[in-house]
Amino acid sequence: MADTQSGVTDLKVEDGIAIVTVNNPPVNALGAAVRDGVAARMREAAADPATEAVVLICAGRTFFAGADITEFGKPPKGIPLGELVTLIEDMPKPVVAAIHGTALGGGLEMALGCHYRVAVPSARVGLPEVKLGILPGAGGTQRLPRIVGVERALEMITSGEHVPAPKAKEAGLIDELAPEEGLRQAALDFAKRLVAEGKGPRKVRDLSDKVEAARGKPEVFADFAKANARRFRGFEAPAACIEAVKAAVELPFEQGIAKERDLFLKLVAGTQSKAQRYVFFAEREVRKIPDLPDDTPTLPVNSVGIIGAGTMGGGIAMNFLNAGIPVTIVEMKQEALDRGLSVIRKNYEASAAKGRLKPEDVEKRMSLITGTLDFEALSTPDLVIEAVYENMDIKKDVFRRLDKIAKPGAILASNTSYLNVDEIASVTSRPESVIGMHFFSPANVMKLLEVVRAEKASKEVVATAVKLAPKIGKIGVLVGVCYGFVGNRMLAERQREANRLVEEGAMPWDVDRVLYEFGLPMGPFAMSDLAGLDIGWSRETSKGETLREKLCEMDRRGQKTGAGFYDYDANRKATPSPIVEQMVLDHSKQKGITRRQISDAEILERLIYPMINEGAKILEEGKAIRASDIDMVWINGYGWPVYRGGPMFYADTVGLENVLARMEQWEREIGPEFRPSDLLRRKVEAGETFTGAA
Ligand code: HSC
Repeated sequence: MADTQSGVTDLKVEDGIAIVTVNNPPVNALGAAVRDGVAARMREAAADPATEAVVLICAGRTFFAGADITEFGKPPKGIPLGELVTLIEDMPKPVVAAIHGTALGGGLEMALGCHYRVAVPSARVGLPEVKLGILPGAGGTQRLPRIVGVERALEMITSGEHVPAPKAKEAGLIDELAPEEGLRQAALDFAKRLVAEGKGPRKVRDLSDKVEAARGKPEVFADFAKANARRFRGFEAPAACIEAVKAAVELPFEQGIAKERDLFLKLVAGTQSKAQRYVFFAEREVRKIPDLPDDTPTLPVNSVGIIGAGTMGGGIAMNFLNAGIPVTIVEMKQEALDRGLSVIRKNYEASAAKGRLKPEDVEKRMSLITGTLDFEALSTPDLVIEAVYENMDIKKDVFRRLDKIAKPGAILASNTSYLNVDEIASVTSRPESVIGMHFFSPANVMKLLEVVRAEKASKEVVATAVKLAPKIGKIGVLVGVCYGFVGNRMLAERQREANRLVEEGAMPWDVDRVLYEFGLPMGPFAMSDLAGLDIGWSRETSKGETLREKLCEMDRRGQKTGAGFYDYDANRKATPSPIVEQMVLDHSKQKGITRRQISDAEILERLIYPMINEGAKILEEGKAIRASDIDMVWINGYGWPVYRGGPMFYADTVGLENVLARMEQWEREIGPEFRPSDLLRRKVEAGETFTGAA
């Protein structure tokens, strides 16, 4: 048989082994051209009498990373993926998958259609479809349990985890590990050995011992769902994944496949999956800055200085230590420095105790941090981040001192959450080096980093900060200077309305419950209790006007005092407080407000539509590059449920005309703070959406 090449696939025969190579950069997604190409090459190999076995391998950086997500929702083209997997499985000659990089989703399903799997140790395999709001739709839910067993399959399919090849080998998913640089040869040798030993195709669909163990035991699935209820809360896909795996146990293979397809088609057409696919692309889009092409020069960041060893400074430091970047942390008093360093150590030790970190890594990371009281130590780092008290005069003072000490070209960043970074930059002799890097608390956990583009910051400085974000495990969103930037500016709208709803008739726990049921981890009042109601409050200056001030005066300062908006038991479990209920009623009376019944739907709209309107103003003013960047802020900084795609995507799903109508109504009935943004109006008039994805 002649070697053939067509588009993205290529077939070569060596020593009686057909090598089918796929080359579809960047990640060998299984688009129609790839599927048709592989099908054609497999048929050729099947028909060629000189070919005794087949190796399926990918060129470039990875094995198939999955189905081509951009094809979902479009008219079908080419051979369906499920059919292709079956075609491979039904090949009359053994087929060996040769895996490097990542075999994910449809990619792993292809490998499961192959009769044997060889992988390099650095490869990772998984079925991450659940993260896109779907389930594996090309046989993955039926074949994986037949190889790794029901419990492992449930875990892999509902978590979407990427399993390293050596672990996958232990689970029986990989037959042989190949040398890192010799995959092609190892797969070829493996195939030759199969031929020599007379081993033919081995179909995963025919394996049954591992699924039989769970047959007639519905409690396996019910218990799994129950044990993971918190993790799955609000998501539709995990339950469908469990149902599909159950079908693998209880139904014949073909019927299981049909069940999987039905579940897949339902999920892929739903809003949750649309939202989750939108988020997948939004996370990648956020790195693209129109006036900063990918080749914009960046500055080296091989050492970092941090001013302030408080909760924020310590959390920020951990991000860099985790990435292997040495940190010098500066404090004013020895006691504060010691406390800060010991909190960092305790955090690492807690991770090690939970098995998330090796004990030797605790020491490795701690060895990268130097604590000092000497401000002069900031003369060497490439990047210095100020994380001191949120006060303009203090920040300016710090930047004036920093300007005198930091080396030329060092990036000077403020971790301010609200303040004007241009004003901070103006006190230095080098505003081109000054930006904002706004981390979110707890800074070692929350994925969001708002990179605040100060007016005079140089392109190199901005590009460096944006590129640094993923290196320290963050999603960096470029935002403009304005009060509260993107996240806190929108949050202020929600907070104002939460307080007002409580005055008008809702109870704090009604507001919190509505947001929790919407999918957020907690509402604003539970959040305030957690953070402490007395942040920024003092008895001397308290006017006793707001509910928060009244609570602080009563020493109900949140969870730490056992009481705040809620009462807390010894395990910090919250219950609505009758004292607060009475306070709320009195408060409304004092303000001359006649309380009314407020529906959950109204609470939700009043909390969220003003945020959306503010998001539109942010876009209009150019303080965020695109609507999806705003959504990235809310998902990664505030726990907005990913299956609702962020506030701007959510606005598209409810219909911008509905948001506009409500804002107009409230502007008339309540006040000018609800005035709809011009962008929202224009979008409605033009029949457009914010994201184009809902
Ligand atoms: C799936 O497989 C469904 C199947 O079970 C069934 C389907 C059959 C249904 C029939 C039913 C009847 N598609 O991330 P990077 C792009 S669902 C399209 O920056 P890295 C990406 O947008 C899929 N595009 O690279 C980016 O584009 P840009 C399951 C994809 O090295 C570029 O490639 N698989 C794509 O950091 C580079 O990506 C997954 O969910 C895709 N599948 O990470 C895996 N994957 O440059 C998704 C990537 O223009 N992919 N792109 O911005 C990943 O997790 C990561 O991309 C990798 C590489 C870890 C592969």
